[in-house]
Amino acid sequence: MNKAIALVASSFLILLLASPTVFATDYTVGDASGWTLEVDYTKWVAGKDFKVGDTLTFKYSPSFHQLDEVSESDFNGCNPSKPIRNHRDGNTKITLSKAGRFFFFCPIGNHCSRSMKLAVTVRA
Ligand SMILES: [Cu+2]
Repeated sequence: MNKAIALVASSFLILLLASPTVFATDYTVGDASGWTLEVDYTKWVAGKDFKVGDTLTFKYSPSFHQLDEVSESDFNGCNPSKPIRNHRDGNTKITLSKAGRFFFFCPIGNHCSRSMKLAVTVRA
């Protein structure tokens, strides 16, 4: 009897471990480096599978950097004049609330053109 319970419990545990995509994931953008000039975010984002409900946490020094969520055209042109949202708290958590593309960059100086920019694709 106890063996049967243990078997069911361990099967359930294996199922949980084997299906992590069921749960929302929090990504720290740039991993240990955070949101900064020193990271290639195109490389960071490659191969990641973002889904609705996942979160992105941007960690940065607000003395040096900020975070703008922008439109695709402003992203492509590094245009900081009309952000959808601006964040400057140094520890910004963004919930990927719907499927589609999300665009971010740092609006300070020439940081965007120096590749401090991130585009993510979120699946349903
Ligand atoms: Cu910056």
